[in-house]
Amino acid sequence: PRSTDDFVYSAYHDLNSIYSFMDMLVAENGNLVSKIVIGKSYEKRPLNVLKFSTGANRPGIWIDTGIHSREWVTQASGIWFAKKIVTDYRRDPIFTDILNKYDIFLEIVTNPDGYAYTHSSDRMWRKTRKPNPGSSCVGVDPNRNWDARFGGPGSSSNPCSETYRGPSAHSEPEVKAIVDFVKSHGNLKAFVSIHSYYQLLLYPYGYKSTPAKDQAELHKLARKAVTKLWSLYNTYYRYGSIITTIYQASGGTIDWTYDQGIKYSYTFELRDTGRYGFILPANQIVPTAEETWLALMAIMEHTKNN
Ligand code: ING
Ligand code: ZN
Repeated sequence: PRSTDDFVYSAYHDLNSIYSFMDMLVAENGNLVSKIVIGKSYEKRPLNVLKFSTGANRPGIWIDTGIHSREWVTQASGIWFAKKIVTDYRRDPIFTDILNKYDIFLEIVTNPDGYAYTHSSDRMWRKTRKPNPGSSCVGVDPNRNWDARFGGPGSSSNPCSETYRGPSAHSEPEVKAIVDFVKSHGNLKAFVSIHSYYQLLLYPYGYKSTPAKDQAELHKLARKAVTKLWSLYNTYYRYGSIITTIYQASGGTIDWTYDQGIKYSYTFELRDTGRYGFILPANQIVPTAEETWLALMAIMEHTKNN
């Protein structure tokens, strides 16, 4: 494609195509979008974050997709969100008001080494690609690597496990880059980490069953967000805390961000519920992104109003 108008949003793309998409979007919308490199992956790929901003010193909203590389509908949705943001700014009054008050940070390929590997070698690869000394198994689960009861129940010490937590909290450069970004930014108000699949909207905690301090508000907002999502194509989402809705998991992203003080910390599990799972047909990318955007809008609007 020569521009982001020609880009095919209804197909899956490899890493190079996604990286060129980002550069095209920045080139076309220089006043609104910039690319920040927050670090490098283990295999030295840039960790690119798109920053959407209409003014200085704004609080921030973070969205990441693709921290688990095989969850392809998430990176594909992230691309669609990026285009939606530049399209709706100055056209949709509610979104315009959000972007006039908040910066949005979007990391589309949060695990680029894993994503490249899902194209070259193993479509079902989930983890990072860092070797584990003393083991022939590769990679760490980047959603068990955060300093949120790191090493606790619902994470594995076995390097061959899909939920291997790694040798220490933030051992993975892909995780550490976000940790450093969150701390140095210091004013993120919402943090949304997007996975697939299972059609869930989750909030903390995963590492303990004690309700989050803001549980009542997080629950009510989750209900509102999934109701909006449902209104488009009747896609049904369950919602609740991680531990009560799916399973106990320690070292997860949004438990760490919530404990850092980012109240609106959510994780989505996008389509579907298991018919296709990670191998979601490409003709579901755009509908998935569209309906998810309605839920993201509900979360961003509530963040702005609170
Ligand atoms: N599911 C998540 C996983 O890492 C999850 C569920 C979400 C756990 C948030 C902890 C925190 O197991 C997928 N599909 O990756
Ligand atoms: Zn995942």
